[in-house]
Amino acid sequence: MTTPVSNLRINGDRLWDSLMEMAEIGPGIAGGNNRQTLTDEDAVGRALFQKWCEEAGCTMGLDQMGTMFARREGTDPDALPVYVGSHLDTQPTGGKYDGVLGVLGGLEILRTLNDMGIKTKHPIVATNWTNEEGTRFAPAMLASGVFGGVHTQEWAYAREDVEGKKFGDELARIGWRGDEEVGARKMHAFFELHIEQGPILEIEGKDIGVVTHGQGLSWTEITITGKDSHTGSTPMPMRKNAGLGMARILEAVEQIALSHAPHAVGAAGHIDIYPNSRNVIPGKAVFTVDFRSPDLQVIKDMENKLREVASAIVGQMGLGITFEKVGGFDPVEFDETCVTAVRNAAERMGYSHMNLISGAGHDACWINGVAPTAMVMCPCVGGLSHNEAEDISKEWATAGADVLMQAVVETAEIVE
Ligand code: HGY
Ligand code: MN
Ligand code: MN
Repeated sequence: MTTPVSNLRINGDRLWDSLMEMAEIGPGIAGGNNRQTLTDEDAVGRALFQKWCEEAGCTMGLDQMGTMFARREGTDPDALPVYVGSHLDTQPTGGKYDGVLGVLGGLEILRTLNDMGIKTKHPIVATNWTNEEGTRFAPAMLASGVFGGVHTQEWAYAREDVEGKKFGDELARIGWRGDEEVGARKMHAFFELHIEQGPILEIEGKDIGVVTHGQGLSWTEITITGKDSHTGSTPMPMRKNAGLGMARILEAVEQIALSHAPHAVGAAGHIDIYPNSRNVIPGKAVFTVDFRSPDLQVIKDMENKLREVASAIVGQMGLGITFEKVGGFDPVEFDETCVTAVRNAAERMGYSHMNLISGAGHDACWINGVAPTAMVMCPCVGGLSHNEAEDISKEWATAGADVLMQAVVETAEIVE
């Protein structure tokens, strides 16, 4: 396998300009982005990505989950392609780089290879996975999960947002439902560049995270039922306060995660209270508990403890409770050959690097089940993400994309 020359570098200014242009689509209210999946803003971002890919001479494939595959031909059309990508959808108060850096970093590789007239044996495919965030339609990494055989397409199409709109209907509405069977594509390898979304690389002063593992995730949606009643005239002992029950359970979530310190984490980011009126005791609370750990047994222990403690809390308060597992995946170990290609690339190019376990979930976590997969991470300021103030430097973006390109091109095999 020919090792790419270390002076093969991307055009950092062009990558940065593309990031800033994409960031203008679906702007947030505080400098970040609100380009949620299958919204009109998502459709505009997709069209811009398609325009750029076609300008780079790629042919665009589209599967039945709306995932986009921009293919740059190799010298051997029968060779399995090397895929590289991430996601363009954002959180409602998302940053400009989460996911987007990985999609546009993949495009930048194709642009650079075109500039330098470099050919590879294997085709290279820049990819935009639909609905990685799972914020509008749970769970996260939905399209890559269907591609990886974890979810059925029928189940995915039936997922509903808070307004009761279905995933399949919204995908058709924005005009981005393709004909390709999901998962029919076979990959030689998959690489994903992503911001760390945590503080470790910045604190350690490293340019590159060589991601060896991804921690596992568990999402349990809990519904507590009490009784709506007047906040003024209902005597305290008679109240069936679902909001209070939720509050006591959320405190228990914190303690359950801390009991597995230092690696386990837990919180609830999605919380709905009904009827959410100032002078009504809430009769219903719906919230999703997000537990994560690199250790699968710890995740299972936290899930079991949650059900035990939450059931005891609502039992004492005379409230009802239901639990629904709405998302989850086991901890993953990425492919050693691909991880080594990332590490050697960082070394070859003189970028400081360290091994890292990904705290966030990524499409690579599901694709790792069907193809050799690895991730490249770059730092982000203060480790902040899923916040409109998410920030990275152009240098960090460039280093990440440089390493990504070296690993991708080495795996796709340069043809002299
Ligand atoms: O939830 C996650 O870890 C990812 O950011 N969707
Ligand atoms: Mn992401
Ligand atoms: Mn995210």
